[in-house]
Amino acid sequence: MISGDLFADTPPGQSWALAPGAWCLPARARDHAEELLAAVAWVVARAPFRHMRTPGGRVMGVGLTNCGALGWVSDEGGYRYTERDPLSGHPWPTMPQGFRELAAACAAEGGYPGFAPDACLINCYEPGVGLSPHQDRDEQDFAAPIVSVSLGLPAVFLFGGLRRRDVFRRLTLAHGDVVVWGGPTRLAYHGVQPLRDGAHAMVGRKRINLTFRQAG
Ligand code: MD3
Ligand code: FE
Repeated sequence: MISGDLFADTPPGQSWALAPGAWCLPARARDHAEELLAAVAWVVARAPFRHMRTPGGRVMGVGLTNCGALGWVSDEGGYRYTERDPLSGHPWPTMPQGFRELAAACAAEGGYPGFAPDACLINCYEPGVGLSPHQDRDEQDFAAPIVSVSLGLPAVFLFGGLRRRDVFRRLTLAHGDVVVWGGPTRLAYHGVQPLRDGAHAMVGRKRINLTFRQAG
């Protein structure tokens, strides 16, 4: 069930309301991309991308890692936030200062001042890989928004309503786009269509998505 077709083609510096409490900041992170990607490489050198197992026994197509005080993990036991990377037993890499500052600035622009993320999930998509519709409800306080930053290949993002069966809208998220998901939209179902093949000049044959959360 997919209706409508939205494209984040507003000029930089403008934001538009995507849904109640949710704001699209097109190309907001574009000028920070080199710095963000260098910081992603720094994190990945300490906590590599891995394919986590779902509680149902499947292996996720998306490669995932984290930085910050808390990191999201999934395994046979379920989904949860942990203070340590289960692969290394060490705390997750510190959240780079530039990450925190960008996320807080974008949240404030979306009407959520004082956003202090303690977790940043980093997702890596390759062509053919998507993410099936789900809700993000492993965080303590749903009053805090989630800020997402897209880098690399574009993806068709799907977002629905509070019930799985609600209609899904589609939105293409391109390199540098930021979305602030708060208010009633914080608990909306959402997913990502399998990535189309392509190559991004700066990032290559992949899409990297940063999602900033106040998890604890
Ligand atoms: C809407 N990631 O990590 S980011 C996830 O592109 C996740 O990697 C997607 O869904 C990605 O959980 C989507 C955009 C996003 C993130 C969280 C949301 C949209 C959201 C929470 C509520 C509503
Ligand atoms: Fe999600």
